[in-house]
Amino acid sequence: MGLKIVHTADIHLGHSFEGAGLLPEEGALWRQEIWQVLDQICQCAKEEKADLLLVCGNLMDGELSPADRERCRDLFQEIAPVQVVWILGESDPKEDLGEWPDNVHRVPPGFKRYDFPEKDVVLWAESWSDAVWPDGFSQFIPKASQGQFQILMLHGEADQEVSQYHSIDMQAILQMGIDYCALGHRNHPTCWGREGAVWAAYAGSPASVSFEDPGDPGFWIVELEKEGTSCLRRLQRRQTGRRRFVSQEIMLRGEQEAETIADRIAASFSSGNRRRDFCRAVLRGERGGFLPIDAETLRRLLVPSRFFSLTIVDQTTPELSYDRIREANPDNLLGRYIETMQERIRKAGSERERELLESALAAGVEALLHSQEKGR
Ligand SMILES: [Mn+2]
Repeated sequence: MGLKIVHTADIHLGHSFEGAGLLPEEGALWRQEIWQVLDQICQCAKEEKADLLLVCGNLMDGELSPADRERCRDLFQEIAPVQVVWILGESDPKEDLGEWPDNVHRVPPGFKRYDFPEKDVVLWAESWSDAVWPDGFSQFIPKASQGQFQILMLHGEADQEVSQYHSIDMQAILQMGIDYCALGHRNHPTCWGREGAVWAAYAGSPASVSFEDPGDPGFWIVELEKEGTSCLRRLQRRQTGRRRFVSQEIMLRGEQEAETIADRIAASFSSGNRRRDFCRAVLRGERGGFLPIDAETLRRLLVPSRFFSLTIVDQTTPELSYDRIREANPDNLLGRYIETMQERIRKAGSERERELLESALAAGVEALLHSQEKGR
């Protein structure tokens, strides 16, 4: 007999997006759309006639409103008889204010065993109580039992000796003899074991919430099949292809006009990204002017005409141009130094003399630019 699992994690219902680089209204929109992502996962579990829907932590970001808790409960209730088990990650509320139907199992902080005898499943699950746990799952070794599926659910950082996010020793898990370890915490999916024999996996987030860690939005459909002591495990990736967080670096080479820079930005993203995704343009290299780029003016040139959403980060430095620096410094030593040296270079009597003067100009400007007073 087989076992079918839909494995997800890190959905972050109610995430605030403050400081994520999105406008407040963009954050509000994505917060609403993430509910549709959860709906998609639930519908998949129903259509696939999955036995279990495992949510491996960070289902929520802090306490939800009563209306949102109800919405979550309804989504899970509708897919019965699929059994939903969710463990708590660092961002889930530790207090349970929800009323959950029979097919939903919210694992309270700590380590807990669930039995689903009609499905031959023993499920071990651990919920966060604190970032550091004095005794966790590693205290426990399930007894090898033929014919029963041994499943483990954890939220934390695998194979990192020092982590503030609950270190998980994968070697210890391998020796426990569990059939599948469903992990949450990393935004990017990761698997342990070769194809057909994957014994542990991070689900990855089905809905990214950050430019820093966009991941690969989706979830797993896991099929286990047992024959005696051996267990076949197949993983299939389902993408949740709504919006993504896409960041591009754009190297400027002295561009100055806002329209020109806007065109460079637009050309750096595919039309699909521009139409649908949260885009971030990180401008690097050299800009034409000394003044910083006006990101808001630039953004208005591109949103909403060419982008659905765009965040601009200016990390450019002014293009080093002797003429521009001289013009910007007419009354100090820096400007007068450039003027004098340019005059002498023009009048240089030999190639050798000109080279010497040019390197003196470069060294002098470099020193003066980095001095506080610019030789005033
Ligand atoms: Mn986490």
